[in-house]
Amino acid sequence: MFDLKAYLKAKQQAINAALGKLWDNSEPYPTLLVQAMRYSLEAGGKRLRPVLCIAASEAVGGSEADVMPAACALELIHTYSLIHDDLPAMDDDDLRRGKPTCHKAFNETTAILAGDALQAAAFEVLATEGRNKRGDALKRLEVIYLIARAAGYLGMVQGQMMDISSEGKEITLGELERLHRLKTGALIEASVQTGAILGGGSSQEIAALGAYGRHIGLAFQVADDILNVEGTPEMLGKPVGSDRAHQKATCPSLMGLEQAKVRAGELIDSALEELRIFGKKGEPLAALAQYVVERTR
Ligand code: GRG
Repeated sequence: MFDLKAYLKAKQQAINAALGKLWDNSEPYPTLLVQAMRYSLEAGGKRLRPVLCIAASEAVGGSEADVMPAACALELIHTYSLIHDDLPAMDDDDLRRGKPTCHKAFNETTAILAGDALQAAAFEVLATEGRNKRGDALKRLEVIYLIARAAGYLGMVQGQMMDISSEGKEITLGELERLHRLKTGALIEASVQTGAILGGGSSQEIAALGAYGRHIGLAFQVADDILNVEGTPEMLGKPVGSDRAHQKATCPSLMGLEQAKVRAGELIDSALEELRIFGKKGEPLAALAQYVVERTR
């Protein structure tokens, strides 16, 4: 049976090592800014997006090395989004992963700038790798386009805007799903697509993995909503029930807890369906899909 725990541990270690090397050239500026960037980056995230990127590359016959810089770039963008999400102007959270949020550990200005710099660094990493491997230039350009789109006004930032604008308002399940697909799903989908493209997948494989990414991206947010109701502060590293406190519509609030669990299960089944063409090479992605909904943090 596939050992997801060992797989996750090995990939997380490799990703952490690669992320650590990104700062080798920051020597001329050993500033508070880089400290704040690293503080949040090294705060104990699960590295789900880079792991998905690597697993997608491996599913199409590519390697970990092929996609490691892009995998790091995805984590840089994710970390920036968490820093900004925690700011007083947004969710105003004091804790993330059981540690003070970036603006609490440093200050608000530094946290805003650390988030900005992490996002720019992500595209720097993606473009640098493209310059070093010119043969891959078109694929890398495609990936830069996909990630920029998923992160910005047509993806995550738009989803965040919708999320904040809908606080305290009644929204439909369809509107909630659209918001979730953008806020959380878009970057997860782009992570899987990035791995598939840079790993050398065929168009059929890239399309199948894109659909897999779309399903698990939404399932991830449904699971997050469920955790926000059922999780404990120890599991989440921060107080629970923040969605209710912010009067946020969630899957459990709109469809009930049990139905939300059914929905998460359906999404995972649809994701697994997309993996059929990969046979054994799709095992890590299949296990990761289950993990997305069964995780406790
Ligand atoms: C501020 C532009 C901007 C966007 C923020 C993704 C996001 C949009 C906000 C995060 C808020 C949140 C808690 C969303 C729920 C889903 C989510 C992204 C959880 C955190 O991701 P994990 O669980 O985090 O992968 P770790 O810490 O493991 O990396």
